[in-house]
Amino acid sequence: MKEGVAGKVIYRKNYLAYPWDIKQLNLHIAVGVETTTVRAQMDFNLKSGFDSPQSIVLHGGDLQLLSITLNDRRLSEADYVIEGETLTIADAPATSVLKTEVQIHPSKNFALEGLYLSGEFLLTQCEAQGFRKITWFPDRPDVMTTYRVTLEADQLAFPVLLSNGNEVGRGELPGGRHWVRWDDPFPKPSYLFALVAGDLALVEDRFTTRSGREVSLRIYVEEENLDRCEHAMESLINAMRWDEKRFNLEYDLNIYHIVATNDFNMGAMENKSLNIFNSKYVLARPDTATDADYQGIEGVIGHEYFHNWTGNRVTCQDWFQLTLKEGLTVFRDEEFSADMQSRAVKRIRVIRDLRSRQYPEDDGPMSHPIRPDQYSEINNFYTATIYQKGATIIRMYHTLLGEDGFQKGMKLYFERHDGQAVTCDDFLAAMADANDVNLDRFGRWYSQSGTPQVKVTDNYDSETGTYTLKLEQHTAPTHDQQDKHSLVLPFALGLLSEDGKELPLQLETEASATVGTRLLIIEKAQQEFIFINLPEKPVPSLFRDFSAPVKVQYEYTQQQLATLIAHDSDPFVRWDAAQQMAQTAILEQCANHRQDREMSLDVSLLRAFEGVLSDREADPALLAEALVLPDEDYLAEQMDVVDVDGIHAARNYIKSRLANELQELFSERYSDLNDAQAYRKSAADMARRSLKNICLSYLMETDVGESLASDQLGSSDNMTDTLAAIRGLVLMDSGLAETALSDFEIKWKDDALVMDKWFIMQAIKPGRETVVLVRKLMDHPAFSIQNPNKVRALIGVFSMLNPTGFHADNGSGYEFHADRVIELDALNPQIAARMASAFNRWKRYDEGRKALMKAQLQRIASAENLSGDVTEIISNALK
Ligand code: 7ML
Ligand code: ZN
Repeated sequence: MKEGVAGKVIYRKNYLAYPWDIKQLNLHIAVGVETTTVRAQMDFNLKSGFDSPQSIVLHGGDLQLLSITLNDRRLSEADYVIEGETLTIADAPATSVLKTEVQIHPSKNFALEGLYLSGEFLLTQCEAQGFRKITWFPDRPDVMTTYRVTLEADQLAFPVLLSNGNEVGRGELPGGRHWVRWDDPFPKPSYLFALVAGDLALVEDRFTTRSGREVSLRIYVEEENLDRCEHAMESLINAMRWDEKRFNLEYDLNIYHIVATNDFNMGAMENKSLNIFNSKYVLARPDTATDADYQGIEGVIGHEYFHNWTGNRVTCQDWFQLTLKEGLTVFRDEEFSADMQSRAVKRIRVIRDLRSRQYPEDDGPMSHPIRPDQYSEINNFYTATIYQKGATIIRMYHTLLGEDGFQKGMKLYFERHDGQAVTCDDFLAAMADANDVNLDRFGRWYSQSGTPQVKVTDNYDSETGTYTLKLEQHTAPTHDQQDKHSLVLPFALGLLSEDGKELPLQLETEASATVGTRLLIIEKAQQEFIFINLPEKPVPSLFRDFSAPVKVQYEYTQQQLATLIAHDSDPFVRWDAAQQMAQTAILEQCANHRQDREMSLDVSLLRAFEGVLSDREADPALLAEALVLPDEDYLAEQMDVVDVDGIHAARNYIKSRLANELQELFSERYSDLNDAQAYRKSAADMARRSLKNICLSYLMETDVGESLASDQLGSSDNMTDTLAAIRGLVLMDSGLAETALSDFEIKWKDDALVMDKWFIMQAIKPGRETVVLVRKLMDHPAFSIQNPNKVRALIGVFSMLNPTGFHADNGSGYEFHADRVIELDALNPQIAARMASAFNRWKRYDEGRKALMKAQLQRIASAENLSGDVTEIISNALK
């Protein structure tokens, strides 16, 4: 049966080593849009420890096999068995040379996996299992070999022919054709193979590594995008320098190529020395990209570059170990961004993202540990859990071991495993051994899914000055796993006086006190800490810097939250306290709304926001984060039965009341920041723009909003300010919105990335009418159902970021979306599966919506020829 087809489950425990070493893979690829011919030669040697004879197992998908020879003997169909995606040659000699020739058809490949067409050029995406759509090969990450690749093509159509490693030869051929040969000296798994062929322009720079290696840096783009590469190049150079400084890791080849494409299923791909990027994460100019885009580019360029060590030099034994490279590399890119921008702001954004995307995932039908035990379609496991939660677990090692201890562990990890395909256990062992500590209990984080709840209770005895803090951890059963254990939780704690001073921390067992954050370790289900010599009842500042990925329950009074918001030394705790206060206020009004009672604004929240707005000391970007109200989906997660309309109404009510009560402060801050300075890219300028534009979004709730937005739009010299203004007008339903959108469309209609923003602004508009607009926009010339960025911008944003649109109680959003999932599945199963997960939380809604969503899930499930990708998502959701 075909791997990944519905029902076929692959288990981690069934891992078997591959019996063969492959000394070298020689590829000759005659590149063509309609037909590409691939000749492969592999030298197989039986590994020691395996008894001869063994069979050779290869993977292939959608390949037209022209010929296959073993030790120069042509094999007939009787000599091998093709079953689903595997080809087996029984009883092969211990030394075997295998040659194959296949044809593939890139222009018919809409799945964007394997070799496919983007605009006028051809490119590949092989992670996780795309290489098998190019040639027969053991397409598993523990089979590593060196690649020699000769590319041949028409010289006019494909002047640029790229693959991994160094260029070692080129020449001309009769008939206007030419060839280029590439040699990659580092053994690599097939998922890191890449080729690019086409007429691309390039921007070039250089980097000299610390040890003096000269690296040529090249970014290849379509000609018209040459003026949008500067930021990506600067980010790459910063990433290279940073990795030397912080991780002592240098680049290992003399070339580093990045290719940008508009047609990509994911963000980017770390193919050895030939990274391929979604153009969204390369191309930027101040008038086309927002500050968030600039930061996204820096982060993703960093991420792919950092993979060169964490992923490429040391790779994964099997796909169950995906978090080994991804969690670690996300941790590294987070740290890079934190060092380049504001650490506190980066941290808050990461935590917000984890809570609003990963927590629901872990509580839903696709719940899985960061190292899953089973999957049916690996592409469905490139998840927030593997990546974001995986990164928080790497961060906990860092918290427990400190920067020095962590770096010692990394050093040992590379000493032991450079050039190998390894497991999460190997990583843990390196960290443990390098620091001479036992991390076995900590290792449970790899195998347990779900988000632990930590209930905190406390008691202050004013007579003795004793403060008792009790923590109880509990992880509820998840969809995939009934029994849960307690986990090791780094618990960073501070205690504040009511007026916000840091109190000395002295456990009853200690002789003296310390000041500042204390790192405690929780291992048991229940644990108690007794602090002495406290002059007053402290305000606990819990899990500072989000020291463990848990849900904390502590009954703060409004007064205590106000103290934390105003005074805590930890920016995460300050921000979180503000979020909690806002969340409570909104959910209370939501209850009022549901019971037809009048809504009201909580005074503590008003005072807290007043305090934030009046703060002239703090980083403006941090203040901006504090002013962003919890989003509707995050609020929905806090309710037993989601009240879609109540949340929307209550959140708007609170926002509008805050805006009007504090209008003067918002206006003042806005005009201070709106100082007519020309655009600059610096972190400080981005921070100012973020606070300015959050102020504008509040002011849109007042009678000055429309004219401010209109002025800002008129004078803007950058995409951040332009979008903030138009979005403001669109959301308030201003009469100016239509012109603003159509002017924007006229100006940018031929610009794919900017038009994504135009689609997003419309797809995000609240209310049940939006589905009609979205449907209409699918006919817009700039939209294409074949292009993942377009699908995400219009359909993904509507179904995942527009709750009142998607969850319209007449079911119109659901029906529209299910149609799209079915339509997409025939073209691009990976994207279809991502879209299908919009229904994952269906059981948390009221009976009416539940029934409507279930009906759509069943409709999708019964569609003909449904892919394994979508089948896995839908059948889990229906379970
Ligand atoms: C995460 C990636 C993939 C899937 C990129 C594809 C990648 C696999 C690839 C963080 C930053 C940028 C991209 C991604 C991401 C989902 C997310 N190996 O490098 O992990
Ligand atoms: Zn990655």
